Amino acid sequence: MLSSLTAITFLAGALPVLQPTATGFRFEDGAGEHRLTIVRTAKHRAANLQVTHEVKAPKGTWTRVFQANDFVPTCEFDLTLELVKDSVQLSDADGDGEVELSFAYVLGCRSDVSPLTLKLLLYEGATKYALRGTNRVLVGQDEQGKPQFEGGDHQADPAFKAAAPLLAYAETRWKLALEALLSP
Ligand SMILES: [Ca+2]
Repeated sequence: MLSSLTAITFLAGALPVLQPTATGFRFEDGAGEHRLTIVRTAKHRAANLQVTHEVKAPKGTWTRVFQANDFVPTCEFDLTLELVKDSVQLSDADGDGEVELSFAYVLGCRSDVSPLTLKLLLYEGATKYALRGTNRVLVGQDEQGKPQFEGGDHQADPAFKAAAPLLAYAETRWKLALEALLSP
């Protein structure tokens, strides 16, 4: 069950700083200490990605805020399942004083250079919002030498319908993820 601890609050204008750790990230705010644990496992040509957010009040115990899981089943070709570089972010895009945690990752099993599945998840507390689509890949050039791309489209969760500022922010992060994946 969710407790009041899952509400991440902070003073206006003072977004907590996300600090990298050996297993993910941490930050502190009025609710206490937060940790984001990122675990990628692979075996038998399959892979799993698990992202867990927990919070601990002073003198309290660790309480889970959310856990995201995704996987690529047995893949005989090239398996991809990885976080997009620099995609883990804290924000308060809707300005309600409760931070959002977001990250993007690509996954797929392919034998060519076609687009991969790209997902961007944004959590405000335990509430999840997702953009799902594909990354943008360079597939060649036309007769004038102009680069030709495939992919990059996305669809937004219905959850975003009542959260326009979060959708606008997520779409900005989506574009940055596309750029990060396109650059070598
Ligand atoms: Ca917020």
